[in-house]
Amino acid sequence: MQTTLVIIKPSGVQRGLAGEIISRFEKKGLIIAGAKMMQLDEAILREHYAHLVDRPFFPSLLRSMMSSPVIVMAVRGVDAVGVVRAMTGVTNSRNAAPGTIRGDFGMSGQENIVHASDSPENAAIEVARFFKEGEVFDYTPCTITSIYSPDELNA
Ligand code: FUP
Repeated sequence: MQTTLVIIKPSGVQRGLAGEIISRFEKKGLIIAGAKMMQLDEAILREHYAHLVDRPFFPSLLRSMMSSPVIVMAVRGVDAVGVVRAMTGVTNSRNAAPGTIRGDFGMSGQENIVHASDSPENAAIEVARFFKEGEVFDYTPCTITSIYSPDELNA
């Protein structure tokens, strides 16, 4: 199984969408392996968005991401990185497909409700960036055999 990082951004927290977003992942059959509220600071955001620090919108992105607490989640499942990215939708919410989180709830490229890791390598780095040792739990929901076939679980 993969574990991926999801951040419910200030735009999602402020608009009262946290419950809806968590519920979508739960209903899909993904496991919430870790969850907590955090106030992000510039240091962690410079690391997290290192690929964007030289872009003109970076100061605005920083302000947006620090404008309220966020909720970070470690979300687990078979192929969880790709599944969660597909549920999230493309970066600009106006272009995101209906049925995705950004497509259903957003109108902005920057205020786009959620972050989701874009590769298994980045997911491992990002979960370790936002969660301390012991904050991500390894448990098996009692519904697991209704979510996956034995083959899928053992792959
Ligand atoms: P994503 O993987 O979809 O979160 O997209 P990126 O890593 O490319 O961008 C990270 C965040 O930067 C986006 F969620 C919002 C912000 N951004 C802007 O504000 N303007 C842009 O033109 C592109 C990204």
